[in-house]
Amino acid sequence: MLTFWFAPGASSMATHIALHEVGAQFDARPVSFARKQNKTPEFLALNPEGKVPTLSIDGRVLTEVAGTLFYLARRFPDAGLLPEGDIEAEAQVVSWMSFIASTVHPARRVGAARLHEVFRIAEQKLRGRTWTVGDYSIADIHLFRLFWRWMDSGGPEPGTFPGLSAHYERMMARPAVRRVLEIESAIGYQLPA
Ligand SMILES: N[C@@H](CCC(=O)N[C@@H](CS)C(=O)NCC(=O)O)C(=O)O
Repeated sequence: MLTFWFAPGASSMATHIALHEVGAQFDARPVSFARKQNKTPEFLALNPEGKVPTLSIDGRVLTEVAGTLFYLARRFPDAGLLPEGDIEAEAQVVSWMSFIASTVHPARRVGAARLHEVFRIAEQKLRGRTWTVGDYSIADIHLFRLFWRWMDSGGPEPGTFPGLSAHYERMMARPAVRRVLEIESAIGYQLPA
């Protein structure tokens, strides 16, 4: 049994997309930051960091976007969200997700110049590729959420990041992405940092 705590528009959107991509059955639990539902004793007992995504697998808690994406890709291999039987490609997916979590995600709080700088790096890494690593993977979902966040709050000047913009459009065309955006926007984005 999978139980998924998420806040509309937050980092948990990546996990939410993956849950839809793999076709998993799950119990969705929206968390309101405005009402501080992520700071209640009940929620902090689940995730002491008070953050989303938080996923429970038969009562065992898994946190962090990269961890939850990796779990879903491995648990539902038919969805093809991880390169199979290719250690180096799999390591590239982990490398992208580490870069996204440790370099891209914190940039927003630093400011606009840093945000441009990290997305310039992402643009360079993506150059000439349709997806981050070979076929579509969890790294693309992770990257998309961060770029979507920027686009949703105005985004870069059109034409600044052609590779990332094309990647964004490909992601926006995916039924799982459209469905999650529909669900989360109906609840109301909270747009945290
Ligand atoms: N390193 C975490 C970051 C998750 C994260 O920052 N979540 C934010 C929303 S985007 C959150 O839950 N913030 C609530 C808070 O800090 O109070 C991951 O990759 O999952």
